[in-house]
Amino acid sequence: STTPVKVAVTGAAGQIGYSLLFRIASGSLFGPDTPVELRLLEITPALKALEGVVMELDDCAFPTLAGVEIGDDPEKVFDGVNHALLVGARPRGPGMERGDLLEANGGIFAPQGAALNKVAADDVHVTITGNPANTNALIAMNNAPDIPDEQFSALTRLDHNRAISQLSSKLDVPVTDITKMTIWGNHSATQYPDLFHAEVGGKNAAETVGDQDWLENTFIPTVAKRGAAIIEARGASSAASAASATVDHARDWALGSPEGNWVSMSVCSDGSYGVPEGLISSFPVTVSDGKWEIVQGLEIDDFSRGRIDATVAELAEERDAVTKLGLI
Ligand code: NAX
Repeated sequence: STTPVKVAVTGAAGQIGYSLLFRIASGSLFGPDTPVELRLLEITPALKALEGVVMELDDCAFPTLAGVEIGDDPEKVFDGVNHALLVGARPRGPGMERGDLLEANGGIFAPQGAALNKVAADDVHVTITGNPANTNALIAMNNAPDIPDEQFSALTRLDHNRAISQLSSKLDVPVTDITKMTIWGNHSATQYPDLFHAEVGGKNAAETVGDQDWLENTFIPTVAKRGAAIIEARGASSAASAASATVDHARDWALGSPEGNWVSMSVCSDGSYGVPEGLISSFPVTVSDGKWEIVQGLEIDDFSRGRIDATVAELAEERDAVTKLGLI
């Protein structure tokens, strides 16, 4: 039989974990023929709750689930992992300044990066979902000097999927008609969902919409503030959709992006599109053989330039802040 793929998930007893683990275990990530072994990391007080989740995983009798290990020590849990989905993070508490938030998360992502560096498989693909995702990824990457930078990424796939969904309902077309969506920059309110390079049934999306006012004043803010709208409606943050996007992201990174299309991933910039080298910023990427490549040669008009520059400036500020804190 095939050797199981080892997948680590952190924050496994949390909301996103409660959806994500079952998707991975049931074969949504690597398909029905690839067994997976789950490695679940939690903080010590959450281990009991996590044991309950593992009881439920057992009770599903998933044919693709080859084993589950849990623990609170990243060096044990990450041992030999091929994929690491870093979901657990410190949320912003009352009265917490942005600097405090970055520092608290640095205390999580610096040691996790170092542990991956020490014990993960050479081919490990690291995906950061926990917020602030891009800067947490930057911290993990910079604390893992022996893992190539290309093996780190942050999740902007949820924003990408939200953008597809909003455009699909505006034009009353199936989501499968929409290709080449791009989220640029940071997974935050400054992100730039780009319709100028997206296509609907092979035609330019911005031209098909033909309504710059909707694009600027409805589409972009609706996508960027969707997380807040869900909290307002549900009384809790998006979890199942975030888990689904994490699966989409990790699957496409492992198995490749669809022919004739691209996906949005936050990856280490090589300077493309004027994004400073070394920032973890969202780009349009294609993937094959487990390696992403930034789509080149897209023309960026003044409107898009301004939006990209603004969200990238925020990433640069976050990088300066964590540099000052000695986290990278
Ligand atoms: P929960 O608070 O339900 O779960 C987080 C879990 O992480 C908790 O069980 C906690 O014990 C655990 N944890 C904390 N520190 C840890 C550590 N050092 N090691 C291991 N586990 C640790 O949050 P949930 O709703 O699951 O969200 C998780 C993260 O995803 C949050 O940071 C959230 O902001 C972020 N999100 C990111 C999204 C994205 O698109 N990138 C969208 C959804 C979500 O908002």
